[in-house]
Amino acid sequence: MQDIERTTLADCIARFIAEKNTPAVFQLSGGMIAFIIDAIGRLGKTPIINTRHEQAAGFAAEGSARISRIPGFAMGTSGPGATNLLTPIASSYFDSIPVVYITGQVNQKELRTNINQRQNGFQELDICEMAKSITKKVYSPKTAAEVLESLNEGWILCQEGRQGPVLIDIPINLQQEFIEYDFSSDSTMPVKSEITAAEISEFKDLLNSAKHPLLLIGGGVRLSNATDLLSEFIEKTGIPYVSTLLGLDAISHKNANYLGFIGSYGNRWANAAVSQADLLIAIGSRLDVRQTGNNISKFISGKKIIRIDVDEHELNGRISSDLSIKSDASKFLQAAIGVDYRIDSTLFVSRIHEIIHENPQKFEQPSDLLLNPSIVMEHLGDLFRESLGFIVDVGQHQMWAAQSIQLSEGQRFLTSGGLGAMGFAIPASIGAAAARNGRWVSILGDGCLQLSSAELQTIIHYRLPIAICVINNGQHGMVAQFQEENMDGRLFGTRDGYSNPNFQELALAYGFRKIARIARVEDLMSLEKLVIDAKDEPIFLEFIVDSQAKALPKMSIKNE
Ligand SMILES: Cc1ncc(C[n+]2csc(CCOP(=O)(O)OP(=O)(O)O)c2C)c(N)n1
Ligand SMILES: [Mg+2]
Repeated sequence: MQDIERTTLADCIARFIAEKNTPAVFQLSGGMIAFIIDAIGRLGKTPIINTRHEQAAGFAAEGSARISRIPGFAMGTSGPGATNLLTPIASSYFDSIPVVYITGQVNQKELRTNINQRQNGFQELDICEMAKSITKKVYSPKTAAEVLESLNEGWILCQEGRQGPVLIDIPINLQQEFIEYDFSSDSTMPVKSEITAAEISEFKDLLNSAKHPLLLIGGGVRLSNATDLLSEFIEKTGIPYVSTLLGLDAISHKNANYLGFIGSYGNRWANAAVSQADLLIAIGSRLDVRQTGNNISKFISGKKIIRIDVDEHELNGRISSDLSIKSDASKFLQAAIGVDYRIDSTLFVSRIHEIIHENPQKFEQPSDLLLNPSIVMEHLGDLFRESLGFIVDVGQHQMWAAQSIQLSEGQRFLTSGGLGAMGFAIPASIGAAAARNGRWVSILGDGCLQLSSAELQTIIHYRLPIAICVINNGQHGMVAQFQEENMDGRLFGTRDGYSNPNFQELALAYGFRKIARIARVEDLMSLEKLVIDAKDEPIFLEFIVDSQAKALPKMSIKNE
């Protein structure tokens, strides 16, 4: 049935977004985007969440997309609004998150006509040119009809194959044009490729010839909604498994066959499991340098490798494999579950568990710390065991969290993987909270808080049930650690010339009422009551950690 209406383009866009059921539109206002925001507001179907910085709007849209599995929408005005979106655009590109970014552009009459002219209109800026290399596609439509085509195509493209962001830049004069639009036309998703019988038979042969197979779980498992299939596959085959940073929340942590978090800051035992395995099956992981270290020959030594990735460019990347299957994790696991295979890995697993018992994560820190960050993370995992998940920023605290939080079944763990962008956690928690109501826990360093503290107001404004947990070591710890190792202890910019405000007073000023500052391990117990009393209120917790605490173990970065 046709449903043709004549409205302004801005109204069409609002209606298009409403029909997609995205949890919210995240934005910071400006003249060139105001007609679109106004149309969304008047239609009243999609909540508008106003952030204090466009970067936060983008990270929030990424958080929303990760949790709702519906592409996020982030918007900003032309010029500085658009450039402020570049960091989250890159973040969603590297971590393969479907987000539709919409920027307003100046009136077409004001656009420069000569590429050598720097600027013609006020806040005119060629954002498409800048975002080309960090998007699946950029659109600079020239007519209202082209805007709608871009929306339809971009909506599909951001979800198709390896997911990622698209950007649509819309001149203000087009936004106000009247246009006829058929709202009944639906955008259907293309069918994904099938796995061949030959690939599955090779997969089976490699499994049968291995003594110590190990699954390496990457972010692609969550992205293709394959977590249930993966649990079934693990249950059925008995193959032990490890995880990358982005794969942490795709698997059960409460299973003896879970052998930890791998990589340059991974658990010692998880990296030992990788090194002792004779078959590594990497599902939805691009095996980047943070996972393998830069000594590739050491990483692949003594083992066969099977890679499953939706992106063929990754399959032919820096790590070669014995079998490459171009598929998303879900399609692959559907086929792999049919393979008749079971292994008893008890001996292999118990050897790895010995390492855990002899050298647990907390032993990596000096024994005289008043507050051991690994114990803080274990405690946060326990304190917030009922929460929907943890959203973690970038730095030493990120690695401490990945190493030591034991996730409950189904709990989420979001972080900025490929881009590693400080300032991610608070805005991404805002997006997660818009997508799913319930307690979210945001873990960040003192440095990261100072990149995103304005968004504390967004949390308070919408009364979002977010618990902020600041790991305050009074420094940019991750970089200070790097300087200590490589620059004879000179600490320019990380400790020297760096300072923090009083975070308790800051939180109070923003209107947080459930606040605590913990400096000693014995005080951790007092938090249980605070968290229960808080119910769904925002919480602000600060943990004082000595600057001597390090992100360890650390894989060598030296080329051999
Ligand atoms: C936007 C951005 N700028 C700089 C960096 C480089 N960097 C990585 S970790 C880090 C320090 C983070 O400090 P803090 O939040 O206090 O975390 P800590 O390492 O102390 O736990 C810096 C500066 C980055 N990743 N992102
Ligand atoms: Mg710090």
